[in-house]
Amino acid sequence: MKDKKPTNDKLDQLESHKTSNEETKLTTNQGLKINDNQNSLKAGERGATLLEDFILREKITHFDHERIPERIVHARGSGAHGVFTLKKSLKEYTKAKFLTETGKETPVFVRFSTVAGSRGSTDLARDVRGFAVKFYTEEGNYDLVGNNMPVFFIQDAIKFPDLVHAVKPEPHNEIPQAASAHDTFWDFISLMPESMHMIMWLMSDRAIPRSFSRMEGFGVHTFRFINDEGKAHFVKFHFKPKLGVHSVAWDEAQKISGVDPDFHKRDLWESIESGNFPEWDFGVQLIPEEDEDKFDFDLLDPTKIIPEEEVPVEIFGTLTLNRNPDNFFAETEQVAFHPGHLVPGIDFTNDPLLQGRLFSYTDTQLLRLGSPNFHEIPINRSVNTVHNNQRDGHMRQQIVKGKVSYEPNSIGGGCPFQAMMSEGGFTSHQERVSGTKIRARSESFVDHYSQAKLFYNSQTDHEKTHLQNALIFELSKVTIPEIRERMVGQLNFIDKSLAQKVALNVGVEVKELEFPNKSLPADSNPVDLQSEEREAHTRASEALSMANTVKNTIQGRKIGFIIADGADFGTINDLKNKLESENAVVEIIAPSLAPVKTDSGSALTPKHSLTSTASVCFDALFIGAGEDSAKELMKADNKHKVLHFINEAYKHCKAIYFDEGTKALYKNSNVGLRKHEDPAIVTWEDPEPDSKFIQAIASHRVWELEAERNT
Ligand code: HDE
Repeated sequence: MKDKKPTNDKLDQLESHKTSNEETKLTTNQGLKINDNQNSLKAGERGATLLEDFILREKITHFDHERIPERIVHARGSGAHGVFTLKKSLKEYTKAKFLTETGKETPVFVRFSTVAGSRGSTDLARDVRGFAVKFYTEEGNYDLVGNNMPVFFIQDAIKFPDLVHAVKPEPHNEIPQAASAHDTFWDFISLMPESMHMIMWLMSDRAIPRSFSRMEGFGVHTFRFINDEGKAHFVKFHFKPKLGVHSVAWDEAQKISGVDPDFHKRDLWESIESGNFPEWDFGVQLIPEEDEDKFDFDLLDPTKIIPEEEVPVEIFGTLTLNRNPDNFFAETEQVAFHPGHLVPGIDFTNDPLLQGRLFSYTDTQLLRLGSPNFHEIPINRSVNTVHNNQRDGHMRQQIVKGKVSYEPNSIGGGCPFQAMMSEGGFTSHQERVSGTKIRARSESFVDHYSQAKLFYNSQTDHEKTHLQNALIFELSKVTIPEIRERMVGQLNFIDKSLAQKVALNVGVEVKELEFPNKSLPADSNPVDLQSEEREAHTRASEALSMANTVKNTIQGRKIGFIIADGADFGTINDLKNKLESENAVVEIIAPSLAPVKTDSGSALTPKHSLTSTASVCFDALFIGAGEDSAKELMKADNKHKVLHFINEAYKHCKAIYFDEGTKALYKNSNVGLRKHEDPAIVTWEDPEPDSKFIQAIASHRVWELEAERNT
C-alpha cells in the first residue's frame, strides 16, 4: 500500500497553520475558556437576552460572516494535494527550474471544477471541467489554469461575460441550475460560429467524465517556453490520465445527479484515501518560434488544437495526487489560481483570450477573498519567502521588520534587491510587436468549422450517436424554434447528416444560413470559409476519440457485489481478492444493511442495501454467489430491485457477472434476451469467468453494443 500521508515542502508549510481540537477546552476567539456553550446570558431564566453576552455575540457574528462569494464560474470544485515529478529535463526549451532537473519533485495543489453550476450543484452536469494546477516551485508559484477540453468557446476575452451570462441560469427566474440546455445559451451559441469546435467537445462524452482521474487536462492557450539562451518555443500543455479518458452515459449522468451528486468529489476523495492515487503524464507539444505560420490556423486562436499527428505530445513528467485536504474551505475554497502566476522560463502569447484572463483572476480574488493579501492565505503562499515593499491591507499576516517600505532606499541597505536574470529575476520575453491600435479580429482567426469537422470526423459511430443525442437533448429544451433552426444551420456547416438528424428530432428544417447574417457580429460571418481547401478537413485524428484511450487497468473501478444470505463465502472472497489486488474497489450490496450470513458461517457487512444505492454508482456488477443467495435475491421483495440493477447496468453497457445459481435472474433480466456474444457479460458457462470480468471492467464499457443492449 502506498503511503497515505506523504509530505513535501508545501505540506510542511501548511502544517504550521493547522490546529486540532483534540483534548482541548472550548474557548472564545480571544482564548477565553467557555463555561457554558448551551445557554445565552439572560435577565432571569425566562428573561430577555442581555446585550452584554459577548460570547453569544462573537459566536453569532462569526457565523453570520461565514460565507464568501462563490466563484462566478467554476464555483463547484474538488481539490487535492500532490506532487509533480520531472522524468525528462526540458532544459533545451525552458529555464524553469522545476522542468529542468530530472527527478525533481514539486508540490502541487489541484482543483477540478464544473463551470456553470453553483457551489452546491451536481458533479454530473454536462459541462466543461476546470483542471487548475498550482505548482509550488522554488522560484515561486506557477499556475496552469486549464480545462478538460483543449479549446474554448470564444476567441476574445471581451465576450466572456456574455458567454457566462448566457449559460448561467436565466436572470428572471434563476432556472436552470448547472445546465446549458436552455434558450439563452443556445441563442448566444447559434450566433457565435467560433464556438462550434468547442460545442463538438461539449456535446461529446468528455462533458460527463466518469471521474476527475479519467479526464485529460489542457492548458488550452499556446504559451511560450524560454531557455537559458533566450530562445523561445511555443507550447501547448497536456495532462494524460494513466487510467485513460472515460465517461458515463448521459442517462446515467442524470441519475447519478440524483443518487450521488457528489460522485466525482467522492471518487477523488476515496481514491486518495485508499492509496489509489490518480496520476497523469504531463506533456507538451513544442513548436519552434520560426514555425509559427506553418499551420492552417493561428496558434494564438484558442478555438484550435494542434492535431497530435502534426505535433506529437512529448511526455516529460508525472502528476500524482496523493493527499486530501484537511479542510475544504481553507484549502479548496480559498485557493486562488491565476494564469499570470509565472516562473522564469514560461511566458504568455498574445492569444486575446489569455490576455483578458490575465486581468480577471486577481480582480476576482479581490472580491472573493476580500483583500490584496490573499497570497498570504496558507494554501496560496509560495514555498519560497516573499520579500517586497507592499504593505498593509485587510488581514495582513506578515510582520515585516524595519522602517523601510520603499525602493530605492539607503536606510535598508537597498533591500530587497532586484534580482538579475542570472539570479532568477523574471524578464518578459522580448517579443517584437508593431501595429496600429485597433479593435478587430485577425483574419487568421476566421475559420470556425474545419476543426469542428475534424473532431466530429474523428469520433467512432457510438461517439457520434452520443454527440447527436446530446444536441437533440439540449436543443429540445430550447423553447424558441428560430434558435433551434439557427443552431441546426450552424451544424450543417460541420456535418450535413448531423444537422439532418438533429433537425428531425427537434422539429425544424435544415435551412442554409444566409451570410452575411445581420444577427451575427460582422467579423463572425463565416463568408468564404468553406473553400474546397478547408472542406478537405475531413481527415481524422485518433487522439480525439476516447475509443482509443487506455483500457488496461481496473484501478479505482467500483464493483458492486449483489449478494444475500447463504452466499458462498469462498467465491466472494476469491473474486474480491483478485479485483482488489488490481486496486479495484469492491462494495457489497444486500437486501438490507443487516450482515449477510454466508455459507461458511461468517458474516459480511454490506456497505449498501438494494434501496440505498443504484447501479449508476458502480462500474460493474457481480450477481449471486451460489444457489442460496440467488434464491434469496429472487424472493418477491428483492427480485424487482435486483432486476432493476441488472437491467440498468446492462443498458449502460457495463460488465455484469452472473455466478452459479443465478440463471433465473439472468433469464428474467434483459440480459437474457441477448442474441449475440457480449464480451462484458460473464456467466457460469464461461471457461475463465474471473479474467473475462476483469478484462471487461478494464475496457470500461461495450459502447459499441449499446444499440443492441437497448433493443
Ligand atoms: Fe477562467 N476564470 N476565465 N478560464 N477559469 C475563473 O477565476 C476567465 C478560461 C479556469 O479552480 C475565475 O478564481 C476569463 C479559459 C479554471 O479556482 C475568473 C476568461 C480557461 C478556473 C475567470 C476565462 C479557464 C477559472 C473565477 C476568458 C481554460 C477555476 C474564479 C477571457 C484554459 C480555477 C477564479 C479554480 C476561474 C475568468 C476563460 C479555466 C472569473 C475572463 C479559456 C480552471 O477570474
